[in-house]
Amino acid sequence: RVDTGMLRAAAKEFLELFHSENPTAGPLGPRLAAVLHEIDTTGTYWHTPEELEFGAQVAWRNNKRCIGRLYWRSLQVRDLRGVSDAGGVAAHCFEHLTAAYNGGKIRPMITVFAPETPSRPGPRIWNEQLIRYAGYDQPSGRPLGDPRYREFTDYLIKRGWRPPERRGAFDVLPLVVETVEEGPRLFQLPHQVVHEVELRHPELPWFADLDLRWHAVPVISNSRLVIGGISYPAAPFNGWYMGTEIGARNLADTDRYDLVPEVAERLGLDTSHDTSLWRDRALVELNRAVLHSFGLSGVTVTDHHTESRRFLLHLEKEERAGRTCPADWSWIVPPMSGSQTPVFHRYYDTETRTPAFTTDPDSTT
Ligand code: HEM
Ligand code: NRG
Repeated sequence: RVDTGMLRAAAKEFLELFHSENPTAGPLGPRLAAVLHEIDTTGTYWHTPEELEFGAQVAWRNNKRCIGRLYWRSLQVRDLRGVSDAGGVAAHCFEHLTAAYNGGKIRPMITVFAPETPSRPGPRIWNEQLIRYAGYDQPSGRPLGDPRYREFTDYLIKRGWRPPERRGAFDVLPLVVETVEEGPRLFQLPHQVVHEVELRHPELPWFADLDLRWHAVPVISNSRLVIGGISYPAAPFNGWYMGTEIGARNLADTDRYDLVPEVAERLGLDTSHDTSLWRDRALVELNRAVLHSFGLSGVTVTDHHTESRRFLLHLEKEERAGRTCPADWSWIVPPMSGSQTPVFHRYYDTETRTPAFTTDPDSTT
């Protein structure tokens, strides 16, 4: 017999929150009694679609690292709790990519697959995001692609994934979906669901020769969604990109694409002294190229100044609603020009809340 005490307490806490913020959902009492009875007889319980939707939205609202939370109420929830086989999970992930991309006008969205139950663990997606690029070691010592996924790429090759004939810097990795019955299974992403933006600079024609690109939609797929003690291990979600995530981190970090020195060389900057601030100047041009190219392609993106202002607006709205908004300064402050954004100049509440997105210790990267 499993100990259901923790689950009962978590369910009660969540249902109280749900009913206090959703007065039209009816009284708490009968629903709570039904859920506690369900837990006593089955060891688990099933959220109503309304509870699931609200729970996912609040998991976003509670995430201390996310600057984009102003829109938490607009999160679209795809209820696919009936899907637990690897092929079904992969197919619905591909549909998620198309629905979220929405012709460039990106929609914040989450797809929730089968929960963990006492009789059966839920399906799991191993990839950190639905779209990620392979990383390869090369004889020259200079890595090709995204070094962050070198180990994962090696694993996939051992499991039978065949990289393209001519390996490139932006080879999309296959999806790995694990279920108890089938073990881990690989699925190649159909090219129609992978939308990418080719990077150009608004003034520097040579920038196009760098042959850079990035995918349009970030869909985080290795986070667990926990609502009222129920755990959904596969619940991929997306919003849109803030330009700095790509321009100041993915393409710029020395252990990622490490492109700052090359951009600086092409700009003709003096890279022999730190004091010329060549890194800072090159970083700005790289980030201008990201925002310009997404804009030109009609793909939703925001800059860190706008998103910082919106975040503080969100904070005010939360306080007006009688809530505090927990935030982690080290994640909220953008990775460039921090002090030029208003989020830099203050501190935040830092308590952890549920519902929540959590990451298992054994996830990829
Ligand atoms: C983290 C922006 C939507 C959940 C972040 C980060 C940024 C960001 C800049 C920090 C990422 C990093 O430094 O690597 C945005 C924007 C959105 C958006 C502009 C546009 C709508 C969402 C949605 C969800 C979400 C829809 C979930 C439903 C999270 C979570 C993290 C995060 C869980 C932490 C990721 C981690 O721990 O690695 N977001 N976000 N965000 N966001 Fe958002
Ligand atoms: N920095 C990561 C993505 C992390 C989450 N960012 C978002 N989330 N914008 C990267 O791929 O660069 N979101 O749900 O929109």
